[in-house]
Amino acid sequence: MQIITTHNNTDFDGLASMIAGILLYPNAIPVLPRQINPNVKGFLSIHKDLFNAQTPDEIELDEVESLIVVDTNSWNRLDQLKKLKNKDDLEIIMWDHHLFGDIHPSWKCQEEIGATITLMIRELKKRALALSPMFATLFLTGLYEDTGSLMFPLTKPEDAYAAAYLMENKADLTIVSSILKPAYGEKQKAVLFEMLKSAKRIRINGHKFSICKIDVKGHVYNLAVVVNMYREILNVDAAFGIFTDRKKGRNIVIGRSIIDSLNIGKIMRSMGGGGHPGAGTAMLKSVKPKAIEELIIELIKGDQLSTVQISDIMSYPVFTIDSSTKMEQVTSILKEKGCTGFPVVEDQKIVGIISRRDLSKVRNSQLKAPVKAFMIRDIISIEPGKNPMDAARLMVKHDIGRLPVLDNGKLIGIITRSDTMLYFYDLLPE
Ligand SMILES: [Mn+2]
Repeated sequence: MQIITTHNNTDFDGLASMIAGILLYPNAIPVLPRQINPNVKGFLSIHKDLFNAQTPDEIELDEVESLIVVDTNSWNRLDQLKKLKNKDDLEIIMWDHHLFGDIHPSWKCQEEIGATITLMIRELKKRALALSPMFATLFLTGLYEDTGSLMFPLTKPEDAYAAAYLMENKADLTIVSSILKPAYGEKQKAVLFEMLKSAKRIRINGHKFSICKIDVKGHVYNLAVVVNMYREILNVDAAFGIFTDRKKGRNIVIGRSIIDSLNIGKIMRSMGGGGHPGAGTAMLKSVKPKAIEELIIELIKGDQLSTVQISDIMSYPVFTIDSSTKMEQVTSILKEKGCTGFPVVEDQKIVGIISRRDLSKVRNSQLKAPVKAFMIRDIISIEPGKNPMDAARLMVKHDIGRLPVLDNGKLIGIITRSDTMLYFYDLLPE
């Protein structure tokens, strides 16, 4: 079985690329993520006969031999199909215009270009496949949405040629603009006005930019459009919006840039998000908006790469205990040192981690047993060159409070939750 899918929160480029994919791979079963953008949902509700899509839970994953992904290259952005990641002999075909991701395809067409649909139109054109006016209209909608009607900086000449080809195939511009118009409505207007109230310009390294922090309630769609308008009105090289939903404890960060030297994608990747040089987003939970603002400024100062490395903030030398140490001794060492845990070593090699949390499992009769019977053997570690964000993400993901720092397998330090990351992350104490 061959399936074709695209990213969660499907936009028009994703949907258009999926439909183009069905024309290119007629045997592929379309799998539509359950979360799709509201304007795409609106479009699909009036074009029900467009295609017969399945939802991810309807697919028998064991039977999938070939996976076609369009408009994304990250497993995380696929709905429920992550399990395919470890499947042997799975053929993966990828069409995408994002350059960074963790899906490793058997075949790909991946280029930095305005929209994925442009790449697919190249192939449709080559094969001289007929396009109905409805398909041409949908494809142009995807192309215009991702390129801001050919005005976003990442737009390439080929995007404009692809738009021309779609017009030749009777894409309806009136329909395209009516579909894309609701992007800026009353809610968006209110957000933009709120942003403008506290707007201020900053200048660093010759870049003119603005960062705006505001509170939002619930999900406001198309904030990217709002950030772009904000940037235009302020007449700055780049603008960032930090939108905080206090009830949900999360921040959506959206950036837009019109200059090559200020790479939004790089900044967003440093914060765990993603994007292109011109546009990107990140979602940060349990972080103070002020800390995010400071981080963005740091990233711009540091040429958009997190300058602080794990090796700068880790503790060393590391206190370790031998794997044969008896539990009673471990308990008293932990108390004496006031630590919450230690790496356990054998012949100077790290073999496990013991933490205060593990002590609760030890019964009095087991106090003479060696620590190796109780330690955690699954060691999640980090390299010294990684940044505090990477460490924080690992700790949150694995629910652990410390990470041994390994340089080529050698234990050189330890980093704990309470270290400098508190500066970035307002994590709960252990
Ligand atoms: Mn796209």
